[in-house]
Amino acid sequence: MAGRSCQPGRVLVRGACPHDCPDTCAWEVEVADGRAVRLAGVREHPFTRGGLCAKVNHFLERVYSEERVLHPLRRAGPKGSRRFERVGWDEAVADIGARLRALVGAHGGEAVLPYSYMGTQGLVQSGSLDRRFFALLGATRLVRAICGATAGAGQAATLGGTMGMLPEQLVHSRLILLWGTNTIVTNLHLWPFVRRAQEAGARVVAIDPLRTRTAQSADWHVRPLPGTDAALALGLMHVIVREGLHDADYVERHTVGFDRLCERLEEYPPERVAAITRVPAEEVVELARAYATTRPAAIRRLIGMEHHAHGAMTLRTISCLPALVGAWRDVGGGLVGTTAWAAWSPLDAAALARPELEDATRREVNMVQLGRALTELEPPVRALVVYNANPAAIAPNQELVLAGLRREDLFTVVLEQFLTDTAAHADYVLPATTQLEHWDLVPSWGHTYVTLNRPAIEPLGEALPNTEIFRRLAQATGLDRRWFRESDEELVRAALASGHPLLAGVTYERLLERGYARVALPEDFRPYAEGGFATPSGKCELYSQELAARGIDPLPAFVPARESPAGDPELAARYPLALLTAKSALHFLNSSYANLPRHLKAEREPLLDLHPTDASARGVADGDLVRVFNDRGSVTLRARVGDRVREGVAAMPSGWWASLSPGGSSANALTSDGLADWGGGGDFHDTLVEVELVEARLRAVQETASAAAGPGV
Ligand SMILES: Nc1nc2c(c(=O)[nH]1)N[C@H]1C(S)=C(S)[C@@H](COP(=O)(O)OP(=O)(O)OC[C@H]3O[C@@H](n4cnc5c(=O)[nH]c(N)nc54)[C@H](O)[C@@H]3O)O[C@H]1N2
Ligand SMILES: Nc1nc2c(c(=O)[nH]1)N[C@H]1C(S)=C(S)[C@@H](COP(=O)(O)OP(=O)(O)OC[C@H]3O[C@@H](n4cnc5c(=O)[nH]c(N)nc54)[C@H](O)[C@@H]3O)O[C@H]1N2
Ligand SMILES: [Mo]
Repeated sequence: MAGRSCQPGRVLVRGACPHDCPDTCAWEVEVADGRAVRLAGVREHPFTRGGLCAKVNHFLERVYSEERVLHPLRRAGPKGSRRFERVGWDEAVADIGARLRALVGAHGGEAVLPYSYMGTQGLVQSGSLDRRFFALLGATRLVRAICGATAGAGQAATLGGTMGMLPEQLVHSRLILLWGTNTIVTNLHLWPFVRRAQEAGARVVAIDPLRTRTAQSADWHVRPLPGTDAALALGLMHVIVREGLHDADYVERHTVGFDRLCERLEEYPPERVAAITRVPAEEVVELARAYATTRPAAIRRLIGMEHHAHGAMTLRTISCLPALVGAWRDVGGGLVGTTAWAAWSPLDAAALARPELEDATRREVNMVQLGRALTELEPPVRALVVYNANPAAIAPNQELVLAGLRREDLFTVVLEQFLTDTAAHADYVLPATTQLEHWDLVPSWGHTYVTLNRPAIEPLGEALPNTEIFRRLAQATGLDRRWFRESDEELVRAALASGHPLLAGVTYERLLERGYARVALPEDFRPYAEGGFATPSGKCELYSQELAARGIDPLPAFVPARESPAGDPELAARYPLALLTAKSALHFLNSSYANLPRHLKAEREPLLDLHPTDASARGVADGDLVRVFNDRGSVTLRARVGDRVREGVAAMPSGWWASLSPGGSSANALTSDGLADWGGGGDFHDTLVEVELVEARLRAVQETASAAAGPGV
């Protein structure tokens, strides 16, 4: 816990925000008498620059919250009742070990299912001894693809990988398409780079069906219907090629399949694209011209667009655009998605997780479909171990997830900091430390710095790091101890020792000294200025032989989602509105913080955004209580009527816990739990719903108020 000293008796300890967010902020904690008294961003960090965010500014409240789980708990009531009794660690661990051993003995390892995601992004607490534990147990393998995998796979089909321009290079861009990403809410520390470009004359275009905070700050807001962006991109390409605005030299030297692409583009004249996307044909033409004639031109994408049935094809299609106009030639031109290729993949995750321990023939469960796995899978899952995730709130088709979690014959262990809706269904809740209390090494998918997290304080109560919990569980379950001996600090060092050239300056010593280090990439990095794509052909694949071999359309294409008005007119007749449940809650991080008083107060209540036309067709006015429903579930909340959504689209925030939502259920009660075309992600943004009026509260209130005030007011 050594750190630099400031005043006598006080120390400063550097660390990293652990959240699943592209920003991975470097922070510094001031500790006095063993208590963290101040937490602030590290000012000299070139990317995050000392700012935190509406959530993490209050991280100490999270750490010291009265709601922290600080002792092992055993269920003392029906599942979900939140009735628990305190037990000692030894007793809890011995019982869990015995029960897992018995289950594995009787039914085989696959009876056990781990469920974890990026509750912490630190490699040590999210992907080390835990992975070894389940591998040695022979557990069912979890496909952790709920975020990023589909977009990455789509992009890779065109570019060969996810390598792209660097986020800070956006300052050089003169046109920035923020395509399906809500930068101000989800990626705040990128916004200053966008602003600097904007101040220097760049045009910022938000492409999003919702009028997000980001769209409101953009110069131009293009509003396609959800799931139609591939058609929009094809329309842009159509105009670009028709008007001869493409970079013929770049296309000739660095792409394959241009002729076949041109045939495909004939199917996407602006008028047809307008009919599919509802973006006016003139706007398609104007955007195409702007994109092809402004240099440098950048596309920023993140995750919103991938959560569709054809998310991978959409990202594959959009990824063709920069090559078509030669945008990769410029610093500040190209496409920027995840930076994990730079500041994550070079770390030696395998040294931590030891994938070689895993039996690749064990069955797999996709985390998107947890509800199905717990209710339909044969032979059944009999034990579930959840950590770093809150599936009861964030997994789609929530009612099915909850039905699974309520199974009396399911033995559930949850490692948590808080009594989440998932933990509420546990047989045992084991108290986990926060980032202030454990070691970690935090990679990044939104910039190019690796950050070390040193513990600043001793664990509160009886909380333990995930690693230590798995060490103890491994012993109690009788697993080979050799794999659980390394300390967390040794695991950090192991992750850094890959020898990857990008980690040239990223040493343990440097991280101890400064807290963060940048990977070895030049500031004027241009990944594909001279081609060099990592595809089979070495070129940007406008036509993909590899996709063809997999039975997928080898050319960019638009395909309507199964659950969309065009995909299933019969379903759309019953449920005519497309529902988006994006991350619009500024004060939540997925479902984290959605139980803390300050954050709940700031978010007030979840609202359903409806367009005035859709609202009046249902007799709904602003502020009315409405029920949103489909065959999967229903959510009751207030409507906000206005132009935040376009006609035919409804929206509500994700992240809310059902147990703390006014109507007792939250966004994922409605969402589809299908899978995207490839890459393994979900299609929860392809969700159709209907809305009905429950109670016209505001009007009733207004009528009462005006009657009381009498005439003339
Ligand atoms: N405050 C806050 N920040 C966060 C998070 C959080 O929960 N809260 N979560 C973090 C995580 S895990 C992630 S993955 C990132 C995600 O970061 P983003 O990808 O920026 O966020 P999302 O809200 O998933 O989606 C972005 C936008 O995509 C839009 N969208 C949905 N479908 C479509 C479509 O078909 N076409 C187009 N053009 N747009 C579409 C949504 O309306 C939404 O506004 O944010 C991270 N940062
Ligand atoms: N409808 C809808 N659903 C979505 C999304 C959406 O946009 N709309 N977004 C999707 C996306 S992109 C993502 S990434 C997922 C996110 O889904 P999750 O990864 O489940 O994210 P959180 O809800 O933040 O839950 C993380 C949990 O980990 C716990 N935790 C944090 N640190 C630790 C630790 O060190 N140890 C242990 N044991 N626990 C810890 C936190 O307390 C928290 O309860 O949600 C997905 N679900
Ligand atoms: Mo995510």
